[in-house]
Amino acid sequence: MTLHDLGFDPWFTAHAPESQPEGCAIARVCAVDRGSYCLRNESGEVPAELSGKLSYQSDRTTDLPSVGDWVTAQYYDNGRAAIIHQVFPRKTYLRRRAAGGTVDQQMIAANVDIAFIVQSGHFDFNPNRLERYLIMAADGQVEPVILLTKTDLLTEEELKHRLGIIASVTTARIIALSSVTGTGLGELRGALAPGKTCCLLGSSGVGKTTLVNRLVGLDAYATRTVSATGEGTHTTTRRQLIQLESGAMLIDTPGMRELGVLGAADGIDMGFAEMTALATACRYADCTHRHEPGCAVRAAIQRGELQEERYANYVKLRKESEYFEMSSLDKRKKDKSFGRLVKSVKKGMKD
Ligand SMILES: Nc1nc2c(ncn2[C@@H]2O[C@H](COP(=O)(O)OP(=O)(O)OP(=O)(O)O)[C@@H](O)[C@H]2O)c(=O)[nH]1
Ligand SMILES: [Mg+2]
Ligand SMILES: [Zn+2]
Repeated sequence: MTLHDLGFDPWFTAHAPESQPEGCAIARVCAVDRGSYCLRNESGEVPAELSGKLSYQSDRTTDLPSVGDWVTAQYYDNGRAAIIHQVFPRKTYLRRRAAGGTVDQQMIAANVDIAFIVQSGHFDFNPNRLERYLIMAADGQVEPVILLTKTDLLTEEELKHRLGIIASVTTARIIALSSVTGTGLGELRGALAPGKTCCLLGSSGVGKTTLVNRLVGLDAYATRTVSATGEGTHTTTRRQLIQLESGAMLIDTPGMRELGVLGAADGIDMGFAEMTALATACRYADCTHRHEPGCAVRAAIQRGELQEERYANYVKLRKESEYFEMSSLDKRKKDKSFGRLVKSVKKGMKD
């Protein structure tokens, strides 16, 4: 196994940290579990910790190593353990707003070539959520591929309908598959090129880990039956990079409950390319397409050339993103005035 087999390429050589501590070697992060890390190098996997300096210097959690990151590490105990000293710049990344109402970003994975956006054709199917994942991928320069899973639970008609909806949202490649019957798995294997890193994204219970097991050829990773309503509890709890026999690498992730795309304005514009193209014809360059005169986007809706629903989702995502980009002071002001509004409305209802 060479670093090249693990995905190292000339881009990383060109962007390597300027001076590397003596006795350090390059390795890739293959798993993160709270404070402990697992590295993969030419000879295998090694547990690792952060150097004191690295954990001190990282002001944001996104500065810390994530699955898929390239790092420089120093080995000890005959190569059986390591200390991570530096993180290489990221060629691409997948990140989201951290859970729990904060505005912090959270890394999902780094240096990913393909984001497999997984939706189950059964209960999970949701074009708006799909758009959010597409924005997340565009924001981190990752190529998206849509996987529509559990097609064995759909009639031919339902499948066709779902595929049509997905195609109206994105021009990304779509692979419809079933881990039960095996349909579509050949096509998926074809997309897993040697040296490429792919990451599975999607809600809990859509069948991400089941797919990994099918590709690996054994039940190496835990899966769990979802309840009839489709409400899943998380089965996969940590992110890890799995080496496939084909030479590709696959990152399995725990399902995401809330998916914030905050602070991803560029990603939103790429995800809604037709909107961006129309917007160049708006009278004002900074048109928000909400109430300005001479707005080409709203005109297109009136002519029936742009779906009202898609436009509404675009506006919603833009608002979310703008909120994120406000300073925390502005945010507090906004929240406060909103809080006052809610209070006065409640009061009015009582009166
Ligand atoms: N009918 C059918 N069921 C499937 C298919 N793929 C997965 N399942 C079932 O869906 C359930 C959830 O699958 P998982 O692979 O654990 O889902 P996951 O996306 O990894 O979920 P988290 O780890 O919680 O994010 C399991 O009971 C699987 O057997 C499929 O193609 N068809
Ligand atoms: Mg899983
Ligand atoms: Zn406009």
